[in-house]
Amino acid sequence: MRSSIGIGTFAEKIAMRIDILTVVPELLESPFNYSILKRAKDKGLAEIFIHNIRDWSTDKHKKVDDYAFSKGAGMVMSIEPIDLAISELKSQREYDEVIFLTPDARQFVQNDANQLSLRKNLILLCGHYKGVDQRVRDNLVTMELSIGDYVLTGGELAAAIVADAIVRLIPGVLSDETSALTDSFQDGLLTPPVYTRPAEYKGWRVPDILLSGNDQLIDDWKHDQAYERTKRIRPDLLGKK
Ligand code: 6GU
Repeated sequence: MRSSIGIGTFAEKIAMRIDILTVVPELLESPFNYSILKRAKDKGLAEIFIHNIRDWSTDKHKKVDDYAFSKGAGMVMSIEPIDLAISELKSQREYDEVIFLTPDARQFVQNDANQLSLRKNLILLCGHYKGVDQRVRDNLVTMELSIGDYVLTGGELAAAIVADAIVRLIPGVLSDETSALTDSFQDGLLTPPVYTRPAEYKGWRVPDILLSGNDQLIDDWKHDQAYERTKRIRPDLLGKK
């Protein structure tokens, strides 16, 4: 919601809230206590809460998984603690999405990050073991995401990646707001190469054009470089637009 107060009009700072449900909360502590995510928290732009699903286990051994009904399928995350956790969170506020991180889902892309950065409250549910009881996916989850075609031991690192990609897009999180707009993928191209001083190091020179001071030529060069890089490394991206 926007509000205007006094003479100037400004966007009210309303933090995004992300609740992460996991059986290994320790895995998620460091990603959110450093770098951009830390800054977002310190500036009050994002709140990230990490919850241990075990806290909602009603079992005396705090069990959160059980044998699959199909033999040899391994351990499966049980529905009850997950349902209790999500219900408790939902009783406190409305959530825009309950996202399940799992390798058997469609791949998370920049456009998902763009869309999700506009939401207010998100739950990220991290998969573990041989997956989660399908009834969780059918009845409690609203979106499923994978981060790529490889298998991780759990969804925690994937959740950290998805949260990072989303939170850095919240206005005010990056010091130079335009820098998110010039990311790779936002215009369908990889970013062009960048250089800093010295202009020559061990005989390796910065391209002359960057030292020319001609902004138009430099912009054209950057676009050509971005296009060439994309064609060489990720030709699949060029077919999409
Ligand atoms: Cl979201 N989870 C796991 N366990 N492995 C993955 C993944 C997610 N995305 C790619 N591999």
